[in-house]
Amino acid sequence: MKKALTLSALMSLCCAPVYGAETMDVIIVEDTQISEPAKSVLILDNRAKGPVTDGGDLLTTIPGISASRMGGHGSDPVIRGQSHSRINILLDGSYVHGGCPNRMDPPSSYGTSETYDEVEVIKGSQSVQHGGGGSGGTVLFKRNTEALLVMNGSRGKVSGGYRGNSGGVEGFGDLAMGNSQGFARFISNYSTGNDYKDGSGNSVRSSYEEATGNLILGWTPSNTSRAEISYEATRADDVTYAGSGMDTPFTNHDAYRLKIKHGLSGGVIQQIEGQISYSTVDHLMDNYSLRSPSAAAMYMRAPSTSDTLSGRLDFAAAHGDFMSNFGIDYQSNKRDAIRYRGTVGAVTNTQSYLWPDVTISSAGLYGESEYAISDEQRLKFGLRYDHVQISADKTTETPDDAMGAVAKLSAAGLYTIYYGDNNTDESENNIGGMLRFEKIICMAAEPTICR
Ligand SMILES: [Cu+2]
Repeated sequence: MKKALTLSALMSLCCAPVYGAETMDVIIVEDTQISEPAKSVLILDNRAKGPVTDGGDLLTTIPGISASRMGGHGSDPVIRGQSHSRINILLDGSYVHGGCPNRMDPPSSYGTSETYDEVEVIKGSQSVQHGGGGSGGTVLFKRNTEALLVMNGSRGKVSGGYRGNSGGVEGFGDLAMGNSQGFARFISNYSTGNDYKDGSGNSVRSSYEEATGNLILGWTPSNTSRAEISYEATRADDVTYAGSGMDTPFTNHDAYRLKIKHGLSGGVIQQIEGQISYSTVDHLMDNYSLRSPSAAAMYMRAPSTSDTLSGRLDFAAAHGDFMSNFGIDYQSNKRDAIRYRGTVGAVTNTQSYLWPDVTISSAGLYGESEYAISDEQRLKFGLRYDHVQISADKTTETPDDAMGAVAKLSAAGLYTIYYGDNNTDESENNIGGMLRFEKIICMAAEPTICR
């Protein structure tokens, strides 16, 4: 539906230097046009670099994206210097907030890349459709099963790879069957890696093992309408980190999704799309299952959970030269984490409430429009409103460990020291927006080649 206006750069280089009596042939260097400025779309089938299981690692293959890491798994992406919650990451349309207070499992670590069909990266504030904030950008891991609508049969895909560096082994399978009325698709991935040796021959903690499986059932009564339900499970075990004082014996992630899309014709509203998702993360990190603690009395563990409910209802409209999207979205993340200390077999003293049963909810209303001024110029503008509600429940409970956080203070006590007040409930009303003008700069001899 969108008119693809492009900031294109197609350059030709012609040179014919003369050395003595000899003349060199003309050399023409061409590049492909960029579809949209500051937007990258990675089609996983088109990659020819072997499997990359970790979604954060995959993102670093896109120019302009870097990542920080603590071990061999769970790279945390950075776009234009911004990271963490300043990047909106949606996995098959849903929000998944990691279970580790120490960022061992950023959302992109659940973007097991080979189980997705496409990754779209929108750098910076170019859209208000995918949640509030996101000043660093938006990353959309997408699963598209459109091809099955016309396939009327089955298809299968398997792949595997080995990396000499840390002995990484990765493999995945993607099996689908369907007809014009519906489909079933199962995608699975397994990966493992060992510690690697640095230049001095020292072993660096970076081992991991992860398995994931996805079952998607779809109903496709027409080319423009569909309903999809899916279940996804990810199990990461024995993940070690050179950059942390703890390792992860296990992280369990489960996600449930319901997606509905319905196309309309003849009116301004052309498509209605809705989704509701629920994800749970159960995470444990400690300093004794996969390494030796520094002292007999310093055995520590920190179990945590992070459950996220998210949903959206989007309307796509076309009116004259305007293409618009408007709708509502919602997400609520409930997280809880406690750190315990003790001796071997008795790590039971509450040392700190890392996440004191915190709930962060956000309900948003947005509208975004794109106006084609001409074939070469486009105006894009959007506005959104978010109501954010934050509460914490375990803020008055105090640690009972002799080495507890700051004189055994409760979370509310720590808030007073570090934030200047002990409010445990907050609400915000946020307004966000963007105005963007784009123009093709075509350097080709024939301008139509840029369109
Ligand atoms: Cu952790």
